[in-house]
Formats: sequence, structure tokens, C-alpha cells
Amino acid sequence: MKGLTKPVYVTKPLLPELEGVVRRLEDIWESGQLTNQGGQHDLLQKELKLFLGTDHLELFNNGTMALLLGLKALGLSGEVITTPFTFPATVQALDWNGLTPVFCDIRPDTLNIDPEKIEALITEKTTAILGVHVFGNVCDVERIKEIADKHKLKVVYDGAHVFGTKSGGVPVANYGDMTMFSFHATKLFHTVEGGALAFKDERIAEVLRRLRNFGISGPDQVALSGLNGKMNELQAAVGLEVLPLVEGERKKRQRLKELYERELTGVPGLRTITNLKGEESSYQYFVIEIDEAGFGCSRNDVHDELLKRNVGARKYFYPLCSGFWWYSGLQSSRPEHLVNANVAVERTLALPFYGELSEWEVERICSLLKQLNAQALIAQ
Ligand code: T4K
Repeated sequence: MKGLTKPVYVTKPLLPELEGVVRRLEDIWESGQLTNQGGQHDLLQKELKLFLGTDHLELFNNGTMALLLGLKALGLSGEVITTPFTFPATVQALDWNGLTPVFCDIRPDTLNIDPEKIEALITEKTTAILGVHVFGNVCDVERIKEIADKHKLKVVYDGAHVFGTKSGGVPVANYGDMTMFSFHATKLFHTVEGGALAFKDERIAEVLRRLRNFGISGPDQVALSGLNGKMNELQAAVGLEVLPLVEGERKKRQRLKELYERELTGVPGLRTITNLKGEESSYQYFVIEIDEAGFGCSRNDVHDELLKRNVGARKYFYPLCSGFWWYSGLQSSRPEHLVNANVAVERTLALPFYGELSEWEVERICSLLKQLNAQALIAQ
């Protein structure tokens, strides 16, 4: 089985023309303002509010810090119902706020938190629901809102994968009390490292600005215990050059996704995790599920065989967060309560997916998958 001549990875950052970045660097040098909310920062904040369709948005030095400080700003306590099928940052933001995650199983189709299983987990200690729009699929936001309203809970979304996504024409930033966006280099839109919070209640803006700047509230005044969560001018400058490229990148990824889906339709034991109807997706990741019984070999075998042939697919999100040793005492982390999540974590594989990937490379990756499948079935 012939692989690719050059390695391809799960993603590749969108790189703007260097000249534009250099022009912005010259402006920064001229101003002497390198961080602490300078001109590039403010301009990016303004442009992102428009792009993401939200009135209230604050920038941070990364998505994890944004989520950590956002949860703090909402004044949550006790327990937060969340998904175990996510990147460690989601639950670690809870840990660092002294909040206890209560793990809820996921829906097998979207891999997002299953709203029908949330109510059974609510106790008198529950203060919020933290959903993750996994791989770019939007959570069942309407149902989650109904449950949260009924029980007077806050709703926070980890939107690290849904930059610019719309569901039913509504920008995703409009759902819940707060949505975090990650601007890491591996994301559709990036500022090298970076993140943002979109939120409903404008009174939170001031709290967030203080929290990300050591709690400083004015000259000689520290109002609360904050951290350093500021996005610097160089990050913002890169973001301003990347932003105009996002729409083009999204279109290229949409075409590649369609090609992947065409090529992989009908492969036994292989399912593609697509966006739901009515969603304008960020096309953040292209993820498949391998069911060993139908495909003939396991997701891990597929991962290893692809890697030998220069295809760097990734087992996002392995291992499951509920399996972290420090959650071993939690009732909700027990596998019998998280059946779908435990299945998904053994089956999902993110395939290489970025605008610069050629159609030929996608066809080659699909052909490798089909050959692995045929060989595995013959060997059975
Ligand atoms: N919530 C969710 C649901 C998340 O997925 C994430 C982050 C967060 C919260 C936290 O947001 P941040 O605090 O990160 O803003 C990556 C990213 O580091 C992480 O941001 C991301 N999710 C996660 C899903 O993926 P790794 O360990 O897989 O990254 P790495 O370095 O292996 O990169 C993957 C591939 O991308 C490499 O094989 C090559 C390519 N790459 C990567 C980088 C960094 C490049 O070509 N150039 C680069 O500069 O975690």
C-alpha cells in the first residue's frame, strides 16, 4: 500500500502574506505599545464582534484562559454539568475555578452533550451547564436553554471549534450566557495563540477586563484576584491579517469535506461525523468513526497504518476527560454512565483537513482507508 511521499498533518495554520504582518509590526514599533490593550487589540475586537455577530466580546491570550476567567466572572460554584468528550482544557478550566464537573453522556450522532441526560444529573449544587460544540457541530442549544431556564442555571459553551458557525442562520455566539472561542494556530481563525469570550450581559465586560489584568480596577486599586489573560499586540496583528482569509479557507474546506464524503460513502464500518442540517459550519475538523466490527480493524490500527504512510491523523479526544485520575472518585465519571462517550473515544479519528490539502491527497488518504478496510476484511 503506497503512502504519501510527504507527511501531511491533521491541520496546518492559515498563514497570511508576511508583508501585511510586517506593516502591522511597523505600526506597533512606531507606537511603542506592545501589549495591555493597544490599537491592534482594539481593532481586532471590533472586527470580531462584526464577524461573530455579537455585541459583547473580550479578547484573551488563549482559549483556556478565556474560559477559566469567564467561568469566574459568572460567579459559579458547586457543580457544573459537562461532557467528558472534549479537549482537557474544558474541564481544567472548571478545576481551576474549584468547580466539580458532573459528566453527562453524549449523543452518538453529534458527539455533543445529550440534553436528555442532563436533568437527571441536576442537584441543589448545580449552577451551570458547560456544553462543547465538538468538531464544529452545534449542541442542541434550544433544548439546553429550556432545561437551564427551568432550573435557573447558567449556560456556557466551549466554542473552540465553531468560529463563524451559524445554526438556523443565527451566529453561534448568540447562544447561552457565554461562548469561548479559541484562536490557537490549529484553529480556522487564529492569532497564533489567543481566545475570546462572547457574552450576553454587558455588565460582565468590566469584570472580565479586570480579571484578565490582575484584578486591577484603577490607579492604585486591585478589586479582585485576577490573572494575566491579555492578548498582546503581535497576536492581534496576526489575527487582523488572518481574518480576511477565513471565508476563502472555509470554502476550500467545504469542498474537501464533500470530496472526503463522496469517496468514503459506503465503506463498511466507517461513518463520517458531519454537521447537522441548517448549520453553516466552521469546518474545523473532518472526523470519521471506525467501528471495528464492520470495518475489520480498530481505529488505533487505522491510525497507526496511516501514520506509517505519512498521514498524520489524530485521535481527538483520547483519552476521555472523565478518565483522568483526579476524577476517579466522581460518581459521574463511571463508564456505565457514559456509554456513548466511551464508544466514541475508541472510534473517532480526525483526518488531515485544511485548505492547502490537495484533492489528490484527499483521494489518496481515502484510497488508503479503503485498502485497509479490504485487507482487514479478507484477513477475518
Ligand atoms: N476547548 C476545546 C474543545 C479545544 O479543542 C481546545 C484546544 C481548547 C478548549 C483550548 O483552547 P486553547 O487554549 O488552545 O486556545 C491542539 C491545540 O494545541 C489545541 O488548541 C486544540 N484545542 C487541540 C484540539 O489541538 P495538539 O496537541 O493536537 O496540537 P499539535 O501541536 O499536535 O498540532 C496538531 C498538528 O497541527 C500538528 O501535527 C502539525 C500542525 N501544526 C500545529 C501547530 C501548533 C502546524 O502545522 N503548525 C503549528 O504551529 O493540540
